[in-house]
Amino acid sequence: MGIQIEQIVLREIRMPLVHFFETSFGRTYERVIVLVEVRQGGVSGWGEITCGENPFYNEEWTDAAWMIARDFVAPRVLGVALESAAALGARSAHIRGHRMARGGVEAAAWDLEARLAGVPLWKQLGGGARREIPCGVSIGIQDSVPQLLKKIETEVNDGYQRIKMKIKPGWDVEVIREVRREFPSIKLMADANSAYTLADIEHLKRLDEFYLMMIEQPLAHDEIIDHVPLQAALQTPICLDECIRSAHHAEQAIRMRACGIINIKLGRVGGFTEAKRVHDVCQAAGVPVWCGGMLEAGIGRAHNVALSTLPNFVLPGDVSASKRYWKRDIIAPAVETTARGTIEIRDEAGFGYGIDHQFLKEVTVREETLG
Ligand code: OSB
Ligand code: MG
Repeated sequence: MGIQIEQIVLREIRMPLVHFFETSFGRTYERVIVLVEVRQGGVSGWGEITCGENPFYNEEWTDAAWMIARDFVAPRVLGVALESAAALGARSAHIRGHRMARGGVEAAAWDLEARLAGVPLWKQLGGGARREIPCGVSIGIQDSVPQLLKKIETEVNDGYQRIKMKIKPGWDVEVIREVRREFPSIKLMADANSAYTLADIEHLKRLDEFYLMMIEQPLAHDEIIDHVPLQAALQTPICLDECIRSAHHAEQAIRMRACGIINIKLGRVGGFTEAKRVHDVCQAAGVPVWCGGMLEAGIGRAHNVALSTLPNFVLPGDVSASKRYWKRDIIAPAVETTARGTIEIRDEAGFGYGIDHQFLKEVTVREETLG
């Protein structure tokens, strides 16, 4: 079944986080997010552009994403008869980078297609390998070690299956030692968000003694090659995040043995079609994947749940309950986890949750209708 988008509505929303989130590149207190609604014949599909407020995780940020979506993606997809949502990404493939902005529109088109067909998004994607997805949490850099230990305890008691902690120079080996002393048997991993260089090999080797599940993105965001000698020197598997923007990058990283695991983020790779390709490349190579997060509001969160039902998403992802981030989410019900540390998939058409239109209106600071 084809799609032909008649209208695109862009909305910018502002929502304070329940607790600040700190990575090696900075602290976030409030999220500013661009939502994409695509309309056809009275049916709406929804997408979320997952970039940050600053161009620090990658080159994208909220304001640029708005302009890319409005000025360069929308004109290329509005009114165009497409064979399927999977064909939409190619319409804006001439744009260099800005995959999150492109991916927000692409994801909305997939949601629209699923709703027009009356099927859940996970089914439309070819997922459904599991009825509940295994969940982990990502815990930012804290002001003190006791504060970190307390956070970990809360999440473990909530049932989450693995803990990811952010690290950076000065907040790594000794902090992880404390965590391991307190929690010797939890599934633990560390995410450096590109905070190290090859000059740190000897330092990073000290992390091997903590039997981490993996070390995520230790070296530069755009540097697959340097991860090769680092992976050869480490017993702990490297997981690449920032470096993998396409299935081609995944192929290269795997072929070179730069990593043993890949984190797939829907936005970072430009939407569901490319995310599925990355998944397939990894599956064929026997490389497990998990779904990364970008502090998403409910729509992006629900999309991550759908994506995580593809068969090779065998490791717990960074897809967790809405309430860890939001006092109130823009979807109803909010995303919730079970006592087993899982999220159950839903059978409603599209991404499976309703939009809380009343609250969406309250948090919207700008809106523009195109077409
Ligand atoms: O590297 O995975 C990352 C948040 C913002 C930017 C980058 C990352 C993260 C997270 C949060 O780790 C994951 C989540 O949404 O819970
Ligand atoms: Mg990461």
